[in-house]
Amino acid sequence: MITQQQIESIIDAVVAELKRQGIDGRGVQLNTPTINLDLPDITASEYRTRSYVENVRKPDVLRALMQTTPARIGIGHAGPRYRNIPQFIFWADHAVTQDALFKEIDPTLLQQFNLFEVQTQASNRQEYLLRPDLGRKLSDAARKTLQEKCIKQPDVQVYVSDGLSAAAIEHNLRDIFPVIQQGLAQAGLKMGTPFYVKYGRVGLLNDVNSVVDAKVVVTLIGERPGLGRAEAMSAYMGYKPQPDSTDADRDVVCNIFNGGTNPLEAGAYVVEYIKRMLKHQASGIKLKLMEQEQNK
Ligand code: B12
Repeated sequence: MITQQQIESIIDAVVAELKRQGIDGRGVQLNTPTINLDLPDITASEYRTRSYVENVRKPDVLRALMQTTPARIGIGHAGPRYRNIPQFIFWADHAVTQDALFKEIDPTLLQQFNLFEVQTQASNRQEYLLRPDLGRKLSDAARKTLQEKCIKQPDVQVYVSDGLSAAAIEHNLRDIFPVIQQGLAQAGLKMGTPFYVKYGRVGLLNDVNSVVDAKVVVTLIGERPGLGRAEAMSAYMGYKPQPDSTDADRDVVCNIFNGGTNPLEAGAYVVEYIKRMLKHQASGIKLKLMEQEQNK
């Protein structure tokens, strides 16, 4: 049993130690120390490529293995948990993902391409994330706006959507959009009125086409961001999307960014895809089967 006197002597000893370190009995710093905020950037490549495993038997082999993949290997452990630096890098990368999910598109980009904005039935980002079904339907206001502003029955309707990363649109639209526009013009194809949809999902292709009635509909949409990678965009497309069309009726050109599928090349590839769809009057699995049949 510890006595009152012993408790007081422990407290006295702790207070004496704090005073020695420059902190008074109420926890207030007596001599304000200088805080150095000039911390190293732990997201820099030197921290990412370094091995955090202790006592590696064959460091060269581990280094070579680490160079083969961006996956988080060689990060070591401190008991059951991650070591500090890999943990901090993970949190920093996760922050990039969160930022991408919640980022709003830069309005000047929409102006640059004359994209007017409409919204799906998701009323905010939280609802969009929890209810994918709402991201596949135009709001009543959006439907009315598209009725008023869009030309009907174009050969190709292209529209842009934030999807899961508005950052992806900001990174790639300036490169890919003109290539698609020029490619379609050169092929003599009539392009619909382009626009921007906030909170869109891939399946929105169907609802959009119930208004514009295009032969091919393409959405340039932000992909689900990976850890630390938010700039990848996809082009999902389908031939005459109907209310009951599924992903089996669609095609995708994915991973579009400088470092993945180059956006300029992706634009040309999308145009080629569209031509194939128009030629076979099909997309998705049907298109593949028809092309296979033709090549027999
Ligand atoms: C999430 C995801 C899935 C999820 C989708 C679930 C969901 N509700 O989100 C699941 C696990 C079901 C999935 C399945 C498949 N997927 Co997937 N998927 C992805 C991933 C990681 C992200 C997609 C994304 O961000 N979409 C954008 C958001 C906004 O769309 P969304 O409306 O929320 O979700 C729709 C799309 O994701 C779509 N979708 C997902 N995968 C695929 C694949 C194809 C070919 C199509 C047309 C549509 C499609 O399905 C969702 C519902 O409509 C991508 C990787 C990438 N780099 O993009 C691969 C990716 C798109 N998938 C791919 C593939 C191959 C498939 C499968 C065909 C695998 C298989 N053999 O079964 C199936 C097809 C399923 C389908 N929908 O018909 C490939 C496509 C390659 C290509 N160029 O054709 C990718 C690029 C991965 C890769 N690098 O290989 N996928």
